[in-house]
Amino acid sequence: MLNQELAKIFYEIALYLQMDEVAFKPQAYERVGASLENLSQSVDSIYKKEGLMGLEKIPGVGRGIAEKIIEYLENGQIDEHEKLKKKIPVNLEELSAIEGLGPKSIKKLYHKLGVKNREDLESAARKHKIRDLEGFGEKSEERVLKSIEFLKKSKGRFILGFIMPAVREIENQLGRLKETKKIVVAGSVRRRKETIGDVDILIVSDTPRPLMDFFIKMPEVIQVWAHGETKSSIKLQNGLDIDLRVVPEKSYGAALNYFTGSKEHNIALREIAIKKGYKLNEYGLFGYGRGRASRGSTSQILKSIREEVEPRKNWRQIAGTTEEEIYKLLGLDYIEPELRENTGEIEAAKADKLPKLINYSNLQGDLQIQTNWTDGKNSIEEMARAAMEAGLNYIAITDHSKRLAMTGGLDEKKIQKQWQEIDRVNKKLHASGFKFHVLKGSECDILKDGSLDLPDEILSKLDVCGAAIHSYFNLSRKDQTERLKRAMRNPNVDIIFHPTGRKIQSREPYDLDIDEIIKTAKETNTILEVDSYPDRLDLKDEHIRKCVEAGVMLAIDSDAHSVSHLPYLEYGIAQARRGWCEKKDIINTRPLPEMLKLLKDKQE
Ligand code: DGT
Ligand code: CA
Ligand code: CA
Ligand code: ZN
Repeated sequence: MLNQELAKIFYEIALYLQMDEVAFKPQAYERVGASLENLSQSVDSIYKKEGLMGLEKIPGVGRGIAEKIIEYLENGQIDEHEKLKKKIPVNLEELSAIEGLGPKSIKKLYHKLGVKNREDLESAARKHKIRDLEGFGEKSEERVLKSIEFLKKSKGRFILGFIMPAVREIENQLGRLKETKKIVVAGSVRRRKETIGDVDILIVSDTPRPLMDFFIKMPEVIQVWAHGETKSSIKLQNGLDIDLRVVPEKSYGAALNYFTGSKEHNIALREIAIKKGYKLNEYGLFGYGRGRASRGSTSQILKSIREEVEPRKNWRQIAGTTEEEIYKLLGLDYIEPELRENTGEIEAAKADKLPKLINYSNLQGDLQIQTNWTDGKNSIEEMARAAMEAGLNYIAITDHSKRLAMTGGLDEKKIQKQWQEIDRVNKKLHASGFKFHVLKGSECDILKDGSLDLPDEILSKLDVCGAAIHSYFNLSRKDQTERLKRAMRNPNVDIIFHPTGRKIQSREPYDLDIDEIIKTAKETNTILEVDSYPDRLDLKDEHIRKCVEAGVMLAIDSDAHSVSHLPYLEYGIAQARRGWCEKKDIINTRPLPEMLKLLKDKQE
């Protein structure tokens, strides 16, 4: 916690210094902020053990900053930070999260309009006071309002891939207890939604009490919302709410089904149960009267539901130990959790028409990887070895192109030099007996008019030519669609990376006619990417379903900028499953030669 608090302060100092256009120092503070966030040891314990010298070993920390850290440890604040805050007393955390609002705009809004926080900003924008400020305009006023709306909508939800390590940690702690017979995380986590509101954990046990006591006393707990015999609810330090329920073995399937949801899926299942003369709830699937599959009349069932009683007397449990038997007795094929949104899966299950979803172990390669040739952290060889360890057979190195100067994007010369390094790495790996292969690729920038940042003679020599938009997010729908279509029509472009450009909870997608894009992808045999990076996940589930229906092939890539990002592929696969993808719909489930053949099958 301490490291995060300090990181936040250093980021704020950086922003304040940027308001005054101080050179270099802001970047230094940002660097320190980032390295504090990634530190595994608390600065407090480093200081206790090794003093000032210890702090200076943290990347980016020199004498001056080390002294500031000590100041904070001793006084709970940093003098420079306090002084800067006094000069411009605004809520920087709130304001800097607004898309398009940089430090200089924040300063101006404070001086001219007295805007101190998001509420002030919204009211100024609604009163149309912002559009008349120098350097702003009607467009930026609209953008401010849009961004505020967006942030309001996403408040309180967590991005699945970022919070999952914390969820699994809790699952492991509870799973290790001797009272736990079975444990599973249900709810939106099990359905692999992009974001989750809270975590719903289900445990099978005959002795709930010690489990409940352990749960509410875990060191990460900062709030106990409820503490019952079989049901408790807490908040963790990181803000995450967790519900825990303990059920007996015989209700496990029914409880799992109920708490996995979605609510809409549950309601639809319950209606089917009623029509069949059964009753379905979190305790089980019940028939009326004697005999295993006996049924009740609709009025009997409705009466018992109205009374909200636990099944009594004449209702007998006919299923509920497993989810599978519930679906079976309802006349449905088993429905995977990722599909349970009541968007057609129940009808498909009835008609035996559910897709055979791509598996979490089906990927053979990863077609979008950045390295330290641009804004990635690791070398080509490090990425290759990490991918190999993750069980992949090939990766494409796709560093940025020259227009993205801040990433050190590669120009014609530099990319050809990179090819030599890729050849070297391949040779070395093959000499050690590995079958793994590193492909030459690019994340080539799509310019404003839809042309590409590297010449065709370079692009045509790439194994994997990805193209992506990184600028002019605000073009009209027509222009943006035309821009992307033009890029797809380039015969050298194999894949469109992160096709919608959204960032979950921070940036809306650019305005695109997605149906047009899918149509053009089909016509030109261009692959569209499911980007696995947890806050990207373009395409959305509904887009993916459209691609599958149209026969547009997809790639699932990590967009890794470090070896630690490779596990994100799991979330891309989850997204593809939520979009009803089968293995055959994903190009990088194929062995290398077959993948390359499909990739180069471009139509103009
Ligand atoms: P979240 O937490 O907002 O990301 O979404 P969920 O789906 O995890 O929702 P949550 O935590 O409120 O409830 C967990 C599951 O419990 C939900 O997916 C379905 C079930 N459930 C909750 N409330 C109701 C309800 O009123 N009716 C029915 N049929 N099921 C419910
Ligand atoms: Ca939940
Ligand atoms: Ca819940
Ligand atoms: Zn990109």
